[in-house]
Amino acid sequence: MTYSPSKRFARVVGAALLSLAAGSAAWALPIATIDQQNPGPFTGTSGLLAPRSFGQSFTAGLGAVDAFDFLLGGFDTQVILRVRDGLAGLDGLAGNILAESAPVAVDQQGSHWFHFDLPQTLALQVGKTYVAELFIATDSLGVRLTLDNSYTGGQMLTGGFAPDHFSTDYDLVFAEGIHAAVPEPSAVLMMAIGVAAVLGWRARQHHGAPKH
Ligand SMILES: [Ca+2]
Repeated sequence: MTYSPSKRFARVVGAALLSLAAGSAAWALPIATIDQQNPGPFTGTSGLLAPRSFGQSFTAGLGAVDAFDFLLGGFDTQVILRVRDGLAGLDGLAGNILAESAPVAVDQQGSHWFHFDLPQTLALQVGKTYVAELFIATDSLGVRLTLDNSYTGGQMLTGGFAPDHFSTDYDLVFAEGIHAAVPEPSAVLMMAIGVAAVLGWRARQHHGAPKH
């Protein structure tokens, strides 16, 4: 079975529109405005077996956050990102949970960036310290860190150990911020109408249908 060019074009455009709509709904977008970050390059690594946590404290510079990136490696592990309200407890990882991501599969050897989306935008208080916790739900997780206080607004935390047990100069390689502005529904609708109009015109040209 063969498709005419116009039908093939319609399928491609239709798929593009569907993926655009799905991306908007699932927040599957990169961080557009980075607030705080430690871009590396990493000079150290650490690893933990589930169920344990790593964390990185940070000082909010923006009034909202909805996404985090971490440089990680792991073996079939599932990781949940939690935002905690300040440093609390013996290891700094016992603050109230303000938001948490869905589990993210971290299943690649080596070092790769992994993206964590919050289910909705979380309001932050500018200048206040928060903790981004990586809760290891299964197997083992490896984190990538710097050793020389590359990020001055916080520090790496390790579940079960006091924040100063290893060194307060350790920082995970991370970024946090907010997503790209998604297209307005009206913009997507106008785009769809425009595509439909072009396709209709092409179809009439192709089939020689009479114009009204
Ligand atoms: Ca630091």
